[in-house]
Amino acid sequence: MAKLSDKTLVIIPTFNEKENLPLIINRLLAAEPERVNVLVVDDNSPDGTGELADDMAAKDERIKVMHRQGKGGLGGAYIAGFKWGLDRDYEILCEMDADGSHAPEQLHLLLDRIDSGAEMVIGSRYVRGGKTVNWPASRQILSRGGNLYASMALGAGLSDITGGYRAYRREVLEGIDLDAVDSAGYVFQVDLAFRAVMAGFDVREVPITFTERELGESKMSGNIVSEAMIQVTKWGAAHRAEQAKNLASEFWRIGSGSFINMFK
Ligand SMILES: Nc1nc2c(ncn2[C@@H]2O[C@H](COP(=O)(O)OP(=O)(O)O)[C@@H](O)[C@H]2O)c(=O)[nH]1
Ligand SMILES: [Mg+2]
Repeated sequence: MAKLSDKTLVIIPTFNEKENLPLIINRLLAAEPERVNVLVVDDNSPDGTGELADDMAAKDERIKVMHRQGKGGLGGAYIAGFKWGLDRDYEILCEMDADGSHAPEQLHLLLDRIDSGAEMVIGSRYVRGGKTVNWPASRQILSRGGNLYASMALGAGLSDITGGYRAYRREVLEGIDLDAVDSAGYVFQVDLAFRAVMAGFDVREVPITFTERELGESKMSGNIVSEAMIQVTKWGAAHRAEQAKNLASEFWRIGSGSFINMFK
């Protein structure tokens, strides 16, 4: 029987990932030889990652490449990749880092969950069975703290709302106004998950093992962290104000109803 995951696009954003790219693509296509195509979204990496991706694509039609003009951030790269995939006939669109942190051998855990009914799946480090390997304490604290802060501010009910190993049914991305998503950096992940939850989609988490990169350098920066803090605080305040407004109008409705009833 045909499954949704038979038409899956895995989007891999790259900036200076020359050493990692062949490794991750080979692992992915070995783990999922039939149902997956890969789209590399390269931001004109100075180390030649884009040309390397073109060479690989010329030899294997499952590999596609998008070149962007310059380093425009993770969010922009994924939005461009999503639009590319939605314009074609992919049913499921996935996010995966290039550096090996997201094991291609675990992709089936996400895809199986979609095939059994979820609309969006996050590979989670913080549900039972999930873990991180070789991650420095500083990054663990940042990640745990970021998730805790986001969950207090937004109350989205997710353990790993910052996680970047994901699968979306196309309807989820079609149901979100992608042009309105302007988060440049990693907070994009929180942005999209929160929008999906607010829109009422069935968002699930499956445990994954996140392994820190062995090659190349992290692109995480202070700017990325501050953008995340500012945005999450802003969305949280707006969300809470909306909840308070709804609560007030509900009280008003019930209260005025009983008041009227007293005189009936
Ligand atoms: N296209 C593109 N990819 C990016 C950008 N910033 C980060 N990436 C990619 O996003 C993924 C995660 O980045 P990484 O540096 O490993 O972040 P970390 O795991 O949080 O330290 C990697 O595949 C990076 O190459 C960007 O500005 N543009
Ligand atoms: Mg990484």
